[in-house]
Amino acid sequence: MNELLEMLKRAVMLGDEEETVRLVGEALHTGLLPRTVLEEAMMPAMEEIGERFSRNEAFIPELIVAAMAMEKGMEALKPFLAGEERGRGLVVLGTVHGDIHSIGKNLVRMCLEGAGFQVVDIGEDVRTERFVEAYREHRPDILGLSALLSSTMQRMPEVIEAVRAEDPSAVIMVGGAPVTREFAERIGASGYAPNAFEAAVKARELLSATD
Ligand code: B1M
Repeated sequence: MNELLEMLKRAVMLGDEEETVRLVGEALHTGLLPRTVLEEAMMPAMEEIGERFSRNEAFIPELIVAAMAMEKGMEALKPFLAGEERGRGLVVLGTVHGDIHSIGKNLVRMCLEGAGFQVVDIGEDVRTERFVEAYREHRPDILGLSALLSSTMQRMPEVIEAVRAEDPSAVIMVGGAPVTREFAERIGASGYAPNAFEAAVKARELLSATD
């Protein structure tokens, strides 16, 4: 791996916010693409800290500081992910009830915004009724659901059912580490994406399918 990316990965894992932001800037300055910076340094940092957590070699405080550094690094990257095009459509996005993981959802939001979508982010730990309310209020082109726990992904069918009771043609996209394409199909989601970049591609596809 490029030495700069290796240093950035380490900075995120150590939760060093200042160094993370500095290295993101330096990486972009050397001509690395934002996607490369994310996929080859920042996301692997979160994966590795997660693996260490699974092996009891890292604990919640370390996960929290790494997550905070990750968020700062993402903020620094955000202007570089922005595209020119606007007005593609409206997405309401949230992490399902019982789940406070925000990073993946925030990255999906940034990529959707970069692809020209307007995004209403209703946050984390969102109750099913709140998804329905937000759907009613905004009438989005797409509703996006994120889940990071194998327990909370089980909330997704309930949200889909409740929102489709409001609007049977609601377009609903799901994603998050434990979510698979098979699961998405089984629960009747309109679309699935394995990562934030693919989420933007999928959102475009879903909109052109409903044109
Ligand atoms: Co948690 N956590 N965590 N955690 N955490 C995981 C998810 C875990 C895999 C770690 C592990 O054991 N190896 C594990 C889940 C196991 C499981 O259920 N399968 C786990 C656990 C167990 C827990 C707790 C239960 C720990 C505890 O308290 N004992 C607890 C649960 C809290 C809760 O939600 N109720 C918990 C808490 C936390 C922190 C608060 C400490 C922190 C979150 C901080 C925050 O988000 N602000 C945290 C973190 C940081 C992680 C790991 C290390 C990193 C998650 C992350 O940010 N990844 C994670 C390990 C891992 O993922 N390998 C872990 C980077 C991010 C860019 O990727 O979120 O996958 P991801 O998002 C991707 C894709 O999934 C996709 O695109 C994103 C970007 O490319 N995507 C979508 C996501 N949403 C999408 C929506 C779409 C489309 C694509 O369409 C709408």
